[in-house]
Amino acid sequence: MKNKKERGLWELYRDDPEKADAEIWGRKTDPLSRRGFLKKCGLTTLAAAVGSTIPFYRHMPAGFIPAVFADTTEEFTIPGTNGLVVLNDRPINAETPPHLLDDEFTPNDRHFVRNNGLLSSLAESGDTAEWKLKVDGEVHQPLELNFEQLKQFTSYTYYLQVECGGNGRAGFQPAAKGNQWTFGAIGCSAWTGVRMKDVLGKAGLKNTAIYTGYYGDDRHLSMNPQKVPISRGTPIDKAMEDHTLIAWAMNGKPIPPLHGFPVRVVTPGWPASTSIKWLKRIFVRNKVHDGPKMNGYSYRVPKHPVAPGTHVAEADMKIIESMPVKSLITRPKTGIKIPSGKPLALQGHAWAGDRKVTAMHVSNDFGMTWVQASLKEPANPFAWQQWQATLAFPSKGYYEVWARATDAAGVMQPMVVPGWNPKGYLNNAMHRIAVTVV
Ligand SMILES: Nc1nc2c(c(=O)[nH]1)N[C@H]1C(S)=C(S)[C@@H](COP(=O)(O)O)O[C@H]1N2
Ligand SMILES: [Mo]
Repeated sequence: MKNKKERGLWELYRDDPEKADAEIWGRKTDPLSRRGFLKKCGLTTLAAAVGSTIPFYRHMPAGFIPAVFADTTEEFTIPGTNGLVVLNDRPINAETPPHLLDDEFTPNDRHFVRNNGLLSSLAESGDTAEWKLKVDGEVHQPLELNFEQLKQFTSYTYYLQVECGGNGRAGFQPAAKGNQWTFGAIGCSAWTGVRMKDVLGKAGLKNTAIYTGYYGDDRHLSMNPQKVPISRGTPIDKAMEDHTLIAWAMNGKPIPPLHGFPVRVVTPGWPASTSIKWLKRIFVRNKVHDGPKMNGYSYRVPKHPVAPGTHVAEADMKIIESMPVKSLITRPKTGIKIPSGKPLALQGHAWAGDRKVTAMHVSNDFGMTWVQASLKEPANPFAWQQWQATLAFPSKGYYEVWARATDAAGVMQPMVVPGWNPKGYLNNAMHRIAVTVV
């Protein structure tokens, strides 16, 4: 077991993907069956199960699963990551438990990992000599830039939120297929690079340019060199935004192989699938880009709200743009026990895609009353914001702390899982933690 861990998942998968699957996931607890077990747990047995009385139990919504059960298991370590929970998919998908996202900005080894394919040898080599970026399509002057030439453009460093569109997918019922992300497919690191708009400006956009199509150097799981695992892009306006970067450094260091070495796009505030890693080509399109994972149900939600489980026609799906308002409680860790009579200090982050977060509230009585948290200004646009609050607990027993962010348009996080959709995107329900006063 120990040796396998140290060998690294991607090496295992590179050698023999099927064997790696069997070895790694054969013994793994199925997160869905774990959920099934919890569903059977009725409200009357909850107090016994949480090991405490529940002072505000009357406010608990029916069918509710206390956050104390929602912990995850940690089985594997991916080299270069620190405490991430590996999800049941291949190749590498791992999320960060909320309490390990407590740093003001996310260290490289605490940033979630979402790969659709296999790493390229370039990514693993640590060498930029072979790397090139092609810019073509609806441009006056197609470009081919090497690493040094790319770095000639003015560089900028911003703290940018990168969140997977499927973060929170595990909350949907009926369940959506795909990685069962809970809360941790989000990070906000310092990214250094050049502005996408400066590079596109150098190539000279034709007035037919309406969308970008980004291509990375990763390989398709089938190992078929003709197949591309993912190629997404954004409308030109988002690409031309000052904070959309072609980045080559993460927290002041070369981007780690898992996160896109040597160069990736960062499209902050939008589904991170538009932040293509191992970037090698920017194909400027005269129509909405049609690369793999742009069409069908990928990164799309119904144009109109639908009842859970509804079959939605492809024509009724639309591409996700800005991510919704959301927040995390990063301290304390869920499950904490505190002595009675002591107030509890809480902190975390809040973000809202293209918008700013303007208010943050916390509750320990299942949302009956709310306490306003202090909230910091973002370090720059598209950076998550830090919040802090203190809550008092009236008696011994089991409590939950819920956290709710409000964005500049007045939109708040919902308490329950919002807007069911076929692929389980955009779950921005409030994060909650279990607190027992003893
Ligand atoms: N080339 C390439 N870029 C990619 C992906 C990928 O599989 N290949 N995954 C995307 C998705 S779905 C997400 S959520 C983010 C994850 O970035 P991270 O692994 O650095 O957290 O990368 C995006 N960029
Ligand atoms: Mo993603």
